[in-house]
Amino acid sequence: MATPELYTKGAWVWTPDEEEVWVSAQLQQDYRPGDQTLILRLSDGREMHYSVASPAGLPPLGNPDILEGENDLTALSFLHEAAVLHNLRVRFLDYSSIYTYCGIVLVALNPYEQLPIYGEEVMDAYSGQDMADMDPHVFSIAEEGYRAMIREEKNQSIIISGESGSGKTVSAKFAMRYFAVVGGAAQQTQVEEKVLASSPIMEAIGNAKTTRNDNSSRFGKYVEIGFGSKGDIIGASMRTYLLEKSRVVFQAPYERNYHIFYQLCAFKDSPEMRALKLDSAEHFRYTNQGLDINIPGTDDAVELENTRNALTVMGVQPDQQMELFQILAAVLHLGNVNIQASGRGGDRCFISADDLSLVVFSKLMGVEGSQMAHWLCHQRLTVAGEILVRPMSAQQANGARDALAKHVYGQLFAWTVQSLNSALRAHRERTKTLIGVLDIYGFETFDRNSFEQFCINYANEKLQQQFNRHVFQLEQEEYVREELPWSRIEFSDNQPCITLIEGPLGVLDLLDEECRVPKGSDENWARKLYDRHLDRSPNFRKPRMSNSAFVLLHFADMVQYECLGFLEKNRDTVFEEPINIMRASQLELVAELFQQEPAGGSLSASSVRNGPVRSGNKAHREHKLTVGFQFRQSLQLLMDTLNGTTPHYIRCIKPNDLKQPFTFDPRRAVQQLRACGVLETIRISAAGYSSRWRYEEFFSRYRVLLSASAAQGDSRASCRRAIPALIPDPEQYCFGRTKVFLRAGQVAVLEKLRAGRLCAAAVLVQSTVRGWL
Ligand code: AD9
Ligand code: MG
Repeated sequence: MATPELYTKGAWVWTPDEEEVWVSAQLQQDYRPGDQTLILRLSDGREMHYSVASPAGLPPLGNPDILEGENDLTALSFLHEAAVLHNLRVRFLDYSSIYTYCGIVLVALNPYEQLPIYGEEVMDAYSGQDMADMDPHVFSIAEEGYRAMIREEKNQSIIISGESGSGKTVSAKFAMRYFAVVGGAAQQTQVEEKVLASSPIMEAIGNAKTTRNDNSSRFGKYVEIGFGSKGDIIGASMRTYLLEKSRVVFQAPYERNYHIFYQLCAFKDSPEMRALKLDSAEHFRYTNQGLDINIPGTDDAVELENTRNALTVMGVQPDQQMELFQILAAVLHLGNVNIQASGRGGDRCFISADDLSLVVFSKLMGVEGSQMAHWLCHQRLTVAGEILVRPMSAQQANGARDALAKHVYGQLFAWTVQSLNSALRAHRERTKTLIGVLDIYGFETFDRNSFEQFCINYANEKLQQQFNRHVFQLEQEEYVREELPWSRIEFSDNQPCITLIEGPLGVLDLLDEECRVPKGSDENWARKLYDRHLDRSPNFRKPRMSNSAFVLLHFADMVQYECLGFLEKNRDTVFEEPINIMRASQLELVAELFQQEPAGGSLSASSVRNGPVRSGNKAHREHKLTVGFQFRQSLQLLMDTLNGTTPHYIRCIKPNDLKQPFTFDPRRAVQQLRACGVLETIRISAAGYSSRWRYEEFFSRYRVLLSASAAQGDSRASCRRAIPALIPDPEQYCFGRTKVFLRAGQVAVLEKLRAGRLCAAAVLVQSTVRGWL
């Protein structure tokens, strides 16, 4: 909002900068309407000419000094990107404050350093306090949720987002710990202990080292903690979303497979693990592709102890734990099975009867080795009602073997989630209300983006919409409560992008259709996407140089997706015969894993409930719902759940890519502030009435500006009389029932008037006093 009268000589403004994003500069002369340029002096002494004719117009104004380091961004008088960035930086670097409010959102900067701010004494300090009176902290958000739950008897949720490595999982754990402490008895009881013990287990099997984060969550998680009528924890349950199964068989350079595999390998020499025939992780194809099997500062052997202790807390007995480890070891051996090409032109393949990896795998899984060897190299097909057995090429068989490994792991993951849920289950009658904690993978974009990134970004698009609508709705509700004349707040809804993805004939629909047609291919799918959406859907683009990629304009950024592999990942095909062999395993747990067949593979917790798949002689895929289809459904369910709660938001920011303690890269920070909706929240605030004052507060602050006649009567009447004279444009303010609403920048105008008036008064007093003397 342009307030030209504030652009006077000496005023501070922000100007764009390549490195710093924004740098502050001082105006060297008054601005007069019609001026084309401003002369600015930068803090290093350089002078520059700033063109006012640019589309941006006048540069954003600096905030008054008293607002420096303000703990709520929306309290800034000038709400814009430069102000937000500056304020966060000052708090982070000068005060080591990693948390800042942005209205109802908590912004959290990853310090990459252990801070002494999470102890029980700190929790005690936050317990029972009002959010407005507390310094921003993950505990203040948790306390706010807990109190609102008790006060309103309504379910709450803590929604944590941010890009990979920004601190979501750490925040989620602190929030859960807070609930365990405030909702617990004086001593930790078993329930709280179990709720906390679920984290290390899930991290062992669902987290991995990526180039972005040494402990990256490769699945989404929504944990609901159940409370009884006294606010005490009763139990919990967990839903998980789309585990990245491709990692089980493939890792990019400098990345790792799931932690649990390395934890087990670190125990290879322990007598109790002897039967698993483990070796160093360097010797398994499924754990050595990332080249570096170690994480600096992490001891996998110690981590296995942690995992085992947590399993014990959850009631998983040592012999059951060994069964789990046995299946995990089997997966590693499966990856080392050597499939050899044979036949003319290599159209067949075989596995040697004395392939040691196959022997160990079969033994560990309790299945017949020769059967397994046969069905890893052959495929059963039904053609015109007849059953045919067709040999596979070595390449196909390798694919089938990897698919089987992914499937076994996916089943094991789902089984674990289900077991944890039974251990955490609360008596339904005793559970009064819930608080859900959502820790989902953040928006991501790599050099090459595939189906996984597509799903992750789609999930973030849905969450962003939920957030926008909630913030928007709160704002509107306040206006209604205050009986303001209906005032429309413009905000950019991302519905078009969501429709493009999940709507009729959208990206997912066309993908599913292509998966159904015979001879469907990634290329055909790309063509169909172009035919349908190019020049029609504003969020869809085709890259100039490629016929097998598409670009989506997400709310956060533009992302190019490579079509290659989408069909296969969406189908998640596993051939039925190897599964049938597993189902007949002599080992109870293996047989159990495969009794309950997921309809689509990766959707773990929710998919386990889908019941067994009809058995038949065809490839497994024909009975299954696609991964995309199920993901869409599970996200819809998540949105329905979240919409039934009062949400509280934590936005995590990764301040640098080097994992350096207290280091702030403004370019990276601003990119995430744009992407995570913080700036959008600011925009919504700024588009409506960004400041609101109770009449009494306004009156007491600006009394000096009110003429004697205006200052009579109650404060509301006084304000109504006085403000039109102070702010000539009636668009800039509005009178509500209990508050006066002001648009962005108006507080700064009033502050300036007030300072002027006080200064004049002081001069008057001085001269009067001097006169007396
Ligand atoms: V991912 O999307 O799962 O790849 P997250 O979950 O956002 O990611 P995570 O919580 O795992 O990131 O944090 C990454 C690392 O940052 C942690 O392992 C810590 O080393 C570091 N971190 C994050 N938050 C804090 C904190 N509040 N204090 C200290 C932190 N260190
Ligand atoms: Mg995480």
